[in-house]
Amino acid sequence: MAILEDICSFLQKGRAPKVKELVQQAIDEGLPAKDILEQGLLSGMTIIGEKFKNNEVFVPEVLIAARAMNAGITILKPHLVSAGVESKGTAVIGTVRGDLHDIGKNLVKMMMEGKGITVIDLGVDVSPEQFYDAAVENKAQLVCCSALLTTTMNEMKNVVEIFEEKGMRDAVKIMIGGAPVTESFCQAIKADCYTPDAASAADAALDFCT
Ligand code: B1M
Repeated sequence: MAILEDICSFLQKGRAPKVKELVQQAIDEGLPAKDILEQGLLSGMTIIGEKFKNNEVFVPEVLIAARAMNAGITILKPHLVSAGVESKGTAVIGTVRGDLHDIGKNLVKMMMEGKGITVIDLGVDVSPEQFYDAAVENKAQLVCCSALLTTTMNEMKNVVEIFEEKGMRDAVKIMIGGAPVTESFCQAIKADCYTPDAASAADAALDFCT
């Protein structure tokens, strides 16, 4: 579809207003929100990621592409999720200490909210202590950790450990995800659940919360 290619292309150029306009147009034309997300927004971000890896673009370009992605997601959000009326449980979510990537985490949050789960978003660069304090304060059933860097994914182990140290490990489930994270890593650090994408994270969260 030409419009999805245009979204992909303008996202790479970081043209947030144009991306917003095209996402709205695609919705108005009746294109499925999932296609707009995957074939428009995410495919543009994947190309930027490859170029970043090959030193063809640099941090500023990636940042403005990320802003354009977030702008598009804002328009798409009501069409991706159907708001739950009554809270089905509480989850705390954040990107782990040292890590500033939040696009995937925001998608996971959005999909969980769409399932009717109350999500406390701690943002990025979240320490194990912050995860712990927020979970206790909000009586959360689930703690969700996102990491995009091989250097920061090990922070997830520290999150599991702080709940163990404080005698709260049985009171919460810990879910982990993000591009470098795997099922075997999840088992190695004794987290409860790894999910590869936002939709499966939301499904798993619902199982844990209800
Ligand atoms: Co960064 N970066 N970055 N970056 N960046 C990556 C991750 C990288 C793979 C690029 C590359 O080299 N190809 C690479 C990591 C290499 C590695 O560790 N193996 C990298 C690097 C090296 C860096 C810096 C170190 C670069 C530098 O400064 N030299 C630096 C680190 C800063 C820091 O965090 N301390 C850095 C900085 C940045 C920006 C700030 C410029 C920007 C982030 C902006 C932002 O997030 N607001 C950025 C971006 C945008 C990327 C890429 C291009 C895109 C990431 C993204 O948003 N993808 C990325 C390359 C790539 O992934 N292709 C890259 C789209 C998003 C929807 O996917 O987050 O994977 P993702 O989320 C998915 C799933 O993983 C899953 O669901 C989501 C969708 O379904 N998921 C979960 C995510 N969290 C989950 C949690 C769950 C379950 C599922 O349960 C709790």
